[in-house]
Amino acid sequence: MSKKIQSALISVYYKDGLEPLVRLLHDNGVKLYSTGGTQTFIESLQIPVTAVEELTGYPSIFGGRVKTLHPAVMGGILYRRDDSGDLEQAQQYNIPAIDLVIVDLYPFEETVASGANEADIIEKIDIGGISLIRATAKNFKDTLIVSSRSQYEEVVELLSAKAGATDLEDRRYYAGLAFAVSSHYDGAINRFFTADKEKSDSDLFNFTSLSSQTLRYGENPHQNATYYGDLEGIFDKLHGKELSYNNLVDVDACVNLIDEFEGAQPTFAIIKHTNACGIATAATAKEAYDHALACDPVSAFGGVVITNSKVDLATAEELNKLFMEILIAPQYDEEALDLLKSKKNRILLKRNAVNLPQMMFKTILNGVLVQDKDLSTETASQFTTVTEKSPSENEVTALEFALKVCKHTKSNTIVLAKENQLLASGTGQTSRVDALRQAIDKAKAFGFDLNGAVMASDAFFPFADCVEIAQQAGITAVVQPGGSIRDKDSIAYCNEHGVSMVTTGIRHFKH
Ligand code: 93A
Repeated sequence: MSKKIQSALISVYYKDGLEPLVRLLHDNGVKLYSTGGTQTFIESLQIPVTAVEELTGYPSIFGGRVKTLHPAVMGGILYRRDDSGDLEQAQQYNIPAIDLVIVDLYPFEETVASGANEADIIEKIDIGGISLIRATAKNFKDTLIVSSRSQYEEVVELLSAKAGATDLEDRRYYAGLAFAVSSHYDGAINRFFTADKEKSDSDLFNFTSLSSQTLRYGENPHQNATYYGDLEGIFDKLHGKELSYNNLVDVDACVNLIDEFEGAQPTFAIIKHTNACGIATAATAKEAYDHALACDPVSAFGGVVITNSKVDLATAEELNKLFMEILIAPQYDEEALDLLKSKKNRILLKRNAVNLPQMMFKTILNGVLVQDKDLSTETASQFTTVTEKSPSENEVTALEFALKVCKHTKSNTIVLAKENQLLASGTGQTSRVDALRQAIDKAKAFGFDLNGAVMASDAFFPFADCVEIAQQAGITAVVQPGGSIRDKDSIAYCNEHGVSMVTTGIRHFKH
């Protein structure tokens, strides 16, 4: 419905660009109300204006914190101009209608960016202005909201074309813009309060505002996909084709796994479909890579490889023999890089030190699941020995290693390791026994001797069957969260057969 504007409240921080709109309103006979600074500005144009204080009966108080927050103002905006009974109430309380509100909010983001102190930043959290915006937008059936300086020009055009009136669809459109302004404003305040570490987390919730990159396709060629985030911040792409959706998923798995080995000796991991099919730590990068590859050279074909150490020429010569999709390293020797670049499509990434979000989310049903990342890593000091026998020093090293890998492997999983080398894992099985059998079969198939190997389990053993099968295969030490009502059965079996077991109290499901 077309409505002629008869009254307006103008409260703007920056006054520039406002003049043509004020003149137009004045020429159309609109009664103007405004707050202190804006009033002075309008008066300087020789245009009559009523102080909002006349409406409220209060001066601007508490250093300007309360200027427009008053029923006479909010009521004049919000009351329904229909037969709801609001009209009578407005008359009863002597509340005049306000048909148009023009606001330019306190410049919160600008103040933060200027490096101002916290007290000054807090003062720039606009309360009255944002309330005016929300109230006017809510009552768009009757009122028009101009919520940003960037809208003045088009509103002048609109009101000129419609002789100072607006249609319902105009008012609804500006109401939509207003809520975008208020949500952006509150988002900036939220980011200020959750600065630094959590900043990247809150950005995730607003992911469409992140930079984006259209991917060739999604998990499969018939699925469209986009990456939202700053890939260039995390990696320098030194060589190769564009990263695909599945590449990115594997790269993420790689990064999470290798971060468990930050500051450790050189470590190499090879990932396929988000699980490690090889990982080892050793005295040199080349040795670590050789051990990682030995774990399962069949799966390694076409994998994504990551290391926590510089790639030197000796290691690059070995790496160059493998067909791999991607190699990620913090540094490369120049000759190593030259050699690795010889394969056209191989993607070479240099990992930069960037804080990653500490939360993760995925869509399910008609909503989104949000959770903290699994950042708990249990080492020897958190192990409780529950068997008569304690693990040897070598076994403790292997248990710590196996547990780190286990945490990053799809559930249900069993990980078998010896010292600092993965022997095999069972991944994503529907029973723990199946995961263990898969791991044992794989380890044997690739020629590993399981005598003296250790086993890590992502969750507790519901029955004694797993330790039984493991012990019969040669495994001598076990780490698991513990907490099953039948723990004692597994422990009793270990005690009878000289196997040591430690518990951590922390489960690591990964789905
Ligand atoms: O401090 S406030 O949150 N309290 C209020 O009641 C209030 N009303 C309007 N800030 C308030 N405003 C803001 O004042 C407007 O959003 C605008 O940015 C500014 C205009 O003040 P002046 O007209 O005095 O320059």
